[in-house]
Amino acid sequence: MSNVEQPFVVQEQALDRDCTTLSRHVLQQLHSFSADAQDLSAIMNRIALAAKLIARRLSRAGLLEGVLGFTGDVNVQGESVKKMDVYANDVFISVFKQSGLVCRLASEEMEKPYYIPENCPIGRYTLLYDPIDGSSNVDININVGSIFAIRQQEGTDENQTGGDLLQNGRKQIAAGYVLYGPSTMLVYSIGTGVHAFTLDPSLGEFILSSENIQIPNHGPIYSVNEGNFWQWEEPLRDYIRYVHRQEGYTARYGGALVGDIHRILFQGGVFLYPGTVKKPEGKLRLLYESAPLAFLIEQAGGRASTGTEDILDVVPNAIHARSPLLIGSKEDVTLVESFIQKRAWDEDKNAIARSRVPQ
Ligand code: P6P
Repeated sequence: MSNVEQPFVVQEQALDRDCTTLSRHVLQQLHSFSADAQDLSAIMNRIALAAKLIARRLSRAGLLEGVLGFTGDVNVQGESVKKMDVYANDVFISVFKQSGLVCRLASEEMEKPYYIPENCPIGRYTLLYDPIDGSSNVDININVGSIFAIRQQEGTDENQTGGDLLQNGRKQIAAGYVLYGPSTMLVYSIGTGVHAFTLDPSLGEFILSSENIQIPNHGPIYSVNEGNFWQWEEPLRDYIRYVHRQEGYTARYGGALVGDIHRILFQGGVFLYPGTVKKPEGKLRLLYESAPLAFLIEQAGGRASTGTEDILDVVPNAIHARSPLLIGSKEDVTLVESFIQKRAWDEDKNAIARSRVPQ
């Protein structure tokens, strides 16, 4: 190829990438222009619009009145509500309200799902989301995220309880997160791999930046709040004692799930939020935190488990059900599980030995 032709090819490739918007990428992934494909593409586009609105507000939070700080309310989780939590929650409702795409929105911030009756023909979609994850970081300008999952409504849900949402994570048809960091990134999967888009503020578009992301099978990072060490069961303590004695591990914990997961997705390692004395079932919510991230990480070649069961197999008993979470590189999640299994095995072995001692 002559030197003259070279710049044109490079320019064409750059242009083509700048034209690979999120909605186009979804259609490419589905190899289809069917009504369902168009719906899913439009849903992802609406999520991107919500992300742009939230990113804009976050970028000026320190300059505007009424953005930072608490509302004075406590949400269904028993957590103090940040003004940014409410704003972000309302943004998702607003961008979907007139869309004709989504029948219900189930959010960390709302006790019951929000219904959009005119959008509720049977089989319509439901958005499950954590509008601002890690909102404790908002007031100190540290990265936060939004987490989302798309499911299809099953049945009529005529009493509007969202009962059909209480199914395992393999019912998700799409999932992802938005990371509001130095740049705003949207990372998603519709079951055909994991792809990352970076917001180009000059275009006002999310542009494809990484395609078919694969998480390393092992990585140096372990991400956990070691301040809870005293509350953990022994096997988790055994794992932490192990990594403290091994070369090659490094601790990274940002206090905001999306940033910690994003780091592990690209660099490898494991994030842990196990059950504690105060919260035996764990802190993180299954339907709109653990399950969407498990869907994504499994699509990237990683694993997500409660310690004894794959996250995607867990059936919640309530919309705001919580679960312990081990998630990240395949080898690292399996290593943590091995400490849990070994302890269980030792306990069984000791119980058998005790049962054989003559009374
Ligand atoms: P802790 C934020 O409140 C959050 O839900 C996740 O984003 C984060 O991983 C976790 O809680 C942090 O919890 O108990 O370590 O402060």
